[in-house]
Amino acid sequence: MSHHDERTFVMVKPDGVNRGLIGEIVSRFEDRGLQLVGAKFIQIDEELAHEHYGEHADKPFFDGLVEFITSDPVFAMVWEGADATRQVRAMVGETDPAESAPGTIRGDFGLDLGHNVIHASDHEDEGANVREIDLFFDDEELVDWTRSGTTWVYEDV
Ligand code: IDP
Repeated sequence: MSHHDERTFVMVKPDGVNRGLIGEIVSRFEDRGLQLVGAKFIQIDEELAHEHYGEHADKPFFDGLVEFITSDPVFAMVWEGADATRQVRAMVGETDPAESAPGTIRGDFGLDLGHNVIHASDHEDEGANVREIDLFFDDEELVDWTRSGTTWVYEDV
């Protein structure tokens, strides 16, 4: 793997899907030079929701969060690129859209903490990207390829 093969997990949440933001969000990552290696449109069940958000099981917002994330489909993706986990989080913004800078996805498309449009693996949580990719995708659902434009994204390809 070269240094620009880091993978991260990203998901448009049910609010983003219902608001028609899948294409806009995919475009932002494509435009940045990141490469899509997996994607699926699914409805999360209770079990997957509990696994994905297990760290928040004791929080007062947990039941509402599970209800929300299972309420309608999500668009789950794996994006690849240099420092992908940290760079994607920077593009996503803060957890609370109200605290997110304009230009970030949450800062441009959200106003409410409970409906913050998108999930992306936390770069400060070591291995979260790999764990979340494994939770949502089988190995054979991820594609090894190189986008042709990638040779113009990095100087050292
Ligand atoms: P993150 O999505 O920015 O990584 P986390 O702290 O991991 O943020 O929280 C996971 C998700 O739980 C958030 O994206 C948001 O949907 C929801 N959430 C977090 N804190 C609150 C809260 O105080 N009220 C309602 N929902 C919350």
